[in-house]
Amino acid sequence: MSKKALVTGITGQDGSYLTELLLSKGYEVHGLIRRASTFNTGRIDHIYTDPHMPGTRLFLHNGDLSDSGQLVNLVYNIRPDEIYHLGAQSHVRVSFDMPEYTGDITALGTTRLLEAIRRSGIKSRFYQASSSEMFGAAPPPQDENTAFCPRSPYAAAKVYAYWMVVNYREGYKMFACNGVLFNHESPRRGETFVTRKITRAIANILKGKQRKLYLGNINAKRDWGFAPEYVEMMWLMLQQDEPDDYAVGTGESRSVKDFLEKVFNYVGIEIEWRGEGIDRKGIVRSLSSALNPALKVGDVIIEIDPRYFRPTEVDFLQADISKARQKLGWAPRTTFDELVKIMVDYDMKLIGLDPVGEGIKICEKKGFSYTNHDFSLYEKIRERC
Ligand code: NAP
Ligand code: G4F
Repeated sequence: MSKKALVTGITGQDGSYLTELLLSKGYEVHGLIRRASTFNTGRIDHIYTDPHMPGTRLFLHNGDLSDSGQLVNLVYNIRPDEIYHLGAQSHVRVSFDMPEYTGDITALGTTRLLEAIRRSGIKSRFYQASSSEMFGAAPPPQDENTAFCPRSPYAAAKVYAYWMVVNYREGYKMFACNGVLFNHESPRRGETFVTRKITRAIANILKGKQRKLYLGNINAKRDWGFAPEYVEMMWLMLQQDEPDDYAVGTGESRSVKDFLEKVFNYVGIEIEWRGEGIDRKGIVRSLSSALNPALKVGDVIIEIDPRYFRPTEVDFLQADISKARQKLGWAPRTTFDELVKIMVDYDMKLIGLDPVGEGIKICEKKGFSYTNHDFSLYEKIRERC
């Protein structure tokens, strides 16, 4: 009998990679998708097959984290061995605009799912997508023992969900784990998170479709890793003898400005910075490749727009992953430089440019055997362009 998994957030970045991983391990995977008037399954279309086909192991179910009735129904009827709870309003900046909604989905959505397990009496193992954002203002490096100091409605919602998981583990003896994951990115990253916003922008600029990139706080530092590796950790946590919480990151931290410079350097553009604060500008200092005939030395291509500032910011996240290394034998395999190259290559490909190519080679070499890096969503977007 193959194991069954229920995945919330299956249409998101992590949900799509995790589903590929679970299918490669022989699981039957059930995903919760929410109703939308447009297709929102682009990240999993390449692995979806008609449920009438013999051998189908991926099934999608309508539902929403705000609807506890359907959550109980799904848990009771599917009887999953493992539940990966990745669904959330996951954008920090948006959570300041929609604090109540973020609390409802990101915080209470977790409680609804935990209650669905408890009330149905099903012995599912539970993974909670906790976040390094919960550390907030706590100084780096952060690990499992660092006190939370949330700096956004999103982070506060995740802290609530974190403690509900701990309480259900202790109170009801549930096998429930918190994976406290630091930022992880990929070509499937949502387009409004800063890394993807930058790699999409460089592709657009090279294509001549965008002239400038507007950003917020470029001094913020994050511990950025490669998403396909992080979903392996989610699975690993649920295979242990005892449930526990783990911090997962690379142990290295870079600023948004570092990320920007690496991206531009990769395509042969050197940036010079002038001005301070909101007057800071990124100017083309030199161009060492013929990739973009439209750009010239002296062009202002990066500006600061205060619209992207957050009322309260998280300045510095950097993981201490000693526990994950020792207890799970896990270590990140993709460096910051490699991550940049992978993301730029795929965004160049998406927009119809010949990628520089190093990133695609790195992906192939790293051998994430469960994914073929078929980023079908982007092929679809391209068709629409
Ligand atoms: P993502 O790409 O934004 O995906 C979020 C998923 O949640 C999507 O499938 C989305 O559905 C779904 N969702 C949103 N609202 C929902 C609702 N009301 N009901 C049901 N589903 C809903 O996020 P991600 O980057 O894959 O991250 C996965 C999880 O890990 C999230 O919980 C996030 O907060 C957490 N996390 C992420 C990181 C990171 O760096 N990526 C780090 C730490 C923790 P639609 O596709 O329909 O929008
Ligand atoms: O890419 P971001 O929006 O990610 P953020 O806020 O760190 O949150 C992500 O990682 C968390 C884990 O720590 C997850 F829990 C969460 O779900 C999400 O996946 O912003 C990164 C940094 C911030 O400091 C932000 O202020 O980049 C800064 N930034 C500067 N300009 C920008 C921009 N962020 C965005 N999204 N857009 C900008 O224009």
